[in-house]
Amino acid sequence: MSYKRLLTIQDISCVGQCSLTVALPVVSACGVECAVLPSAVLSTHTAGFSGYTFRDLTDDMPTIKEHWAKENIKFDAIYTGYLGSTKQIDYVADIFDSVGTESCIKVVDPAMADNGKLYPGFDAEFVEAMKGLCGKADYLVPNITEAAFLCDMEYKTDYDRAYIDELIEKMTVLGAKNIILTGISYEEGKTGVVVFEKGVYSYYEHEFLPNSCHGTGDIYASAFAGALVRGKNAYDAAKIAADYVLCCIRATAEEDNHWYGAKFEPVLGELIKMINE
Ligand code: PXL
Repeated sequence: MSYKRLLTIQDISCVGQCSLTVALPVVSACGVECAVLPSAVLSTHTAGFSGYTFRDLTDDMPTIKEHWAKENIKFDAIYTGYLGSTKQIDYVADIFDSVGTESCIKVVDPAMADNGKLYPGFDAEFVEAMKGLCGKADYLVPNITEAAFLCDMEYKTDYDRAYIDELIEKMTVLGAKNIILTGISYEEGKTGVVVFEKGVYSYYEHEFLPNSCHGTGDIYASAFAGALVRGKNAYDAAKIAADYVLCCIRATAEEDNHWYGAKFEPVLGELIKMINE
């Protein structure tokens, strides 16, 4: 296998098992070098903690990029997650163009919303800017809430295949080439991932585990990006990421009070096995 280098751009939540503290170990476990560009440093994530600190690193982004360009540092893949401001989104678009290799794979996780709501601090202007970044994605990895915001459609918990098809269609109109839509359930007790790859729709259905954990979107996107860079097709990468997230949720359920994230660390071995199968 040729050794690949991926750049991930998202925040560091110092405590909270999300964003960079997930992406770095998970992408590394996939056997892919993981470089980082932190978009912000927060003392914790914003979902459930109060009074967190937030240091915006927007102004560092162009100078970091210029240094890399000068050193001729290029990335085989760029994977973006939680971004702190609309200005950062513009910088990321520029980073896509200037430090990616010719065949650079761009994976965008529009991490901005869940359960029908935007995360604290995000607004309609941010959603508009995120639509532009999604249009540059080779692989777009939204949950259903993010997809509804990106498509200006109603968020639904009860839906049919026609609703999902409309979301997919609208995201392709934005410009996203391939779409991996997570958390799609057509049957009680089951959930799954819709994969729209090279114009072909497929669906990986699996068991629904009721103890949802914060941070699983980041675990999912990181495992997906890592698997993709290791040469899996989108469906296989989406399946590996889903199976790994299930392992993480099961591991987390073993303890009652682990509320702020998913215990992904003890089951990294499972991910490594799946990647190397
Ligand atoms: O998991 C997404 C995420 C990433 N980073 C920060 C967050 C969240 C979700 O709440 O608050 C800072």
